[in-house]
Parts: sequence; structure tokens; C-alpha cells
Amino acid sequence: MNHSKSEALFRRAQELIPGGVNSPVRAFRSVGGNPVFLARGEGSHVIDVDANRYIDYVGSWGPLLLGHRHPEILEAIERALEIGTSFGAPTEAEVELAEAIRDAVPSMEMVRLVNSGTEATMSAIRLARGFTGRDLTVKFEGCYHGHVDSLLVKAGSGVATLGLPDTAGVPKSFSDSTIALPYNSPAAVEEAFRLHGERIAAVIVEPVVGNMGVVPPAEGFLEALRELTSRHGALLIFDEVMTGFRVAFGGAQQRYGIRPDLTTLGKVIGGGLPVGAYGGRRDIMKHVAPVGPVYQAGTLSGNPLAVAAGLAMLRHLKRHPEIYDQLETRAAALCAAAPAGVTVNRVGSMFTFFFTAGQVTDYESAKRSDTARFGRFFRAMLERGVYLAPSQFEAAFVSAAHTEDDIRWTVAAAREAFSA
Ligand code: KE4
Repeated sequence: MNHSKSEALFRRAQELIPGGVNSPVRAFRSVGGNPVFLARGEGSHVIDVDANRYIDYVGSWGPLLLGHRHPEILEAIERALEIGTSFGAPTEAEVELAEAIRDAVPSMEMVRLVNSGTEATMSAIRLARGFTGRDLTVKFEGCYHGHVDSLLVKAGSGVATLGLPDTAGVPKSFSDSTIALPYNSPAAVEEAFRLHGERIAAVIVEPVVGNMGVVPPAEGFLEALRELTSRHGALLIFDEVMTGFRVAFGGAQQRYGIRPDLTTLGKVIGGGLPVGAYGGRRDIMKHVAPVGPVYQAGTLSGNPLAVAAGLAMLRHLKRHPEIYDQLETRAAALCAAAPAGVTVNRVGSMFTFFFTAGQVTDYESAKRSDTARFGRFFRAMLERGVYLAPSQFEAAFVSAAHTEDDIRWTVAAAREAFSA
């Protein structure tokens, strides 16, 4: 494949933008080679500036559950443009989006819209501290909740991809307020509560991890978190920025039957535009300003274009529940291509091929993967017209736009690329 225009753009971009990208994991640093610059998306495909076509399994890192440029989402944005782009004042559509979220995720009795997943998790943590009057947060190694200062402790996603121990710039006092435990270890959580129970404001968890690669919750793990947080007066926060409307219409909490106190959302609920949200129990959410003392704000929160795209997405998914069976079937067919020696973790339409023979159930086992071999696989797939997440520690996503032909093509490419 010719990548000359991408290479030229990358050189130009690196002069002005750190690493030439506006988010680190896009830089291909852990897979080798340089990022391709995309020119257009169409359904299940993206086309780069050198006119190379790829079947896209990144989907903007999860938001594009319906694929690129779905007509209903484009039409909704076009209609919204007729009224304006932003007001900084309440609009009816924001109420409708909050209602659509609550109807799909009943634990979210009240909802506040923000502009990103990071804003959602940052706000939820602050709210949990304000509501409980406690300072400590429990998170899990390999989970990523956005670039919130106090949560960038043993984080996944780009932090794991770049092999960063943690991150510079976060004062020790901030990271000291976070306890990072092994995922899928109820015993570790029990011990943390035994030692610090009265000081723990919240446990925040990816109910299905996407950010160390996909790692499902072990049997009983989420139930243990629910029981321990309730017993010790801490809040359970499900970070469903990735799993929300992805692993089920009602998210992981519907799939696993757990009712968290707070939930954070992002990605899918914006339909490809910037929307995040946090919400949960009414008695907790009433502590959020201007009703309560926990301050949180945002100039563009609830802006008409993003809300219109998000509403169109959620309304489409509500009208077409069969999408989730299709996602399940197509993703399963794709994952069946993995050979012995490659561990596949999949929940619904999010999956990861781990280049390790052992089971991957937490960050330690995920890190045993052969990232150099993943890099070779990634590049071999790219050259065969398949665009995967450029990191061993990320999820790939099947969308409703992926056809059976796309899956067959990808399986054929993978069968060659696995031996690259
Ligand atoms: P954003 O601030 O990037 O919208 O959301 C942060 C976030 C919070 N919680 C979970 C579970 C997430 O997966 C994310 C963001 N996910 C990464 C992909 N693993 C975004 C991609 C990137 O950082 O460029």
C-alpha cells in the first residue's frame, strides 16, 4: 500500500501537535510504523488520504455502533444545524436525551450531560466524595477511566500502550487518594475495605474491561463489588463509557444484572459527536450543583448538534433491538479465526486478540502478551485492508454496518496475518 500522503501529513503534524496526534494511542507507537491519516468513513469502511480502503474495527474507539455516516444520524445533525450549534441554555432535546438514557438504563434516575467520558468519570468521582464525605477511590489495574488526575494510576489504554508506569504531572497527594487493585479479585477488594473501609468514597470499575484489551468480569466479581460497597457505605460506579449501549442496550449492568449507584457514559451516546454523561440514584444526583454543593459545569454540555446525534443513535437502537444479536453473531464469527496460542476475549461486539496462550483475566496476565507479535499482526492486517486498534491493550469493535462479507474478508486476512 502507498502511504506517501499520510507520511507527509504525519511529518507536518509532528511539528505542531505532540506526536502528530490529538490522542496518544493513535500514534501507532506500540505497533510500529506511522499512523495513516483518514480522509473519509463510509459504513464499515474508512479510506485514508492515499485512497487505501480498510474495514474499520476501531469505529472511533467505540462510538460508531452503526458505522460511519449512518443516514439517520447525519439527518439529525443537519436538522439541528437549522436551529443553531450551541446556546449555553437548556433545550428540549437535552431533556429528551436524558429521558432516553434513563429509559435504557433505569439505575440512572437522574442524568447530567457532559462532553467526554473523562468529564463523566471525573464528575462522578467528585460527586461520590461529596456525597459520602470520604476521600479514597478504588480502581482496578489496567482499567482506564479517562485522563482524570487521580485515576491515572496503573491505568490501561494509552498509558498501558506506551508502557508508562503512571503519568508525570499528577501530585502524589492525588494518586495517594486512589487504591489500585487487581481486576477480578474480590479478595483484594475485601482487604482494601478491611483496611480503609471508612475512608473509601467509591469503587469505580469497567464492568467489562476494554482498556487492557477486553477482559470480562469473572463469575461473582461484580456481585462482590456491589455487596462490599453497600456494606461499607461506599458508592459503586460503573464506568460504562465503552460498554454503555455496546454490550447490551442497557449496558453491562443489564447484561450482568447489577445496579450500580452511579454510571458514566460516553462514546455511543454521542453517535460520533462529543457527549458524555453521568447519573444514578436521585438522592446522590441531588448533590450536584446548582441543586447541591458538588460543582460541575461545561460550556458545551448538551449542545444541540451532539445531542441530536446521540438521540438519533439511541432511538435507532431502541427501534432495532435485533442489532445486538447481529453484533454478537458477526463478532463471534470473526473471533473464531484466532489460532491456538492466541487468546480471544470477547463480550458482545467488543473483542481483543491477545498474543499469549494463557487466559487473560487481569492486567498482569494481559501484560504477558507478546506486543511485538501483536505489532506484526496489526501491520499485516493493515496492509490487507483491515484497520484494528493500534495497541494490544485496546478493544476492537464490530458495528452494525459490518457485513458477512466484511467478516469473511477479515477472517481470511487474519488467517495470513496471524503468522506474520
Ligand atoms: P474520553 O474522555 O476519551 O471520551 O473517555 C475516557 C474513557 C473513560 N472510560 C472508559 C471505559 C474509556 O474507554 C474511555 C476512553 N477510551 C479510550 C479507548 N480505550 C479512548 C481512546 C483515546 O484515548 O484516544
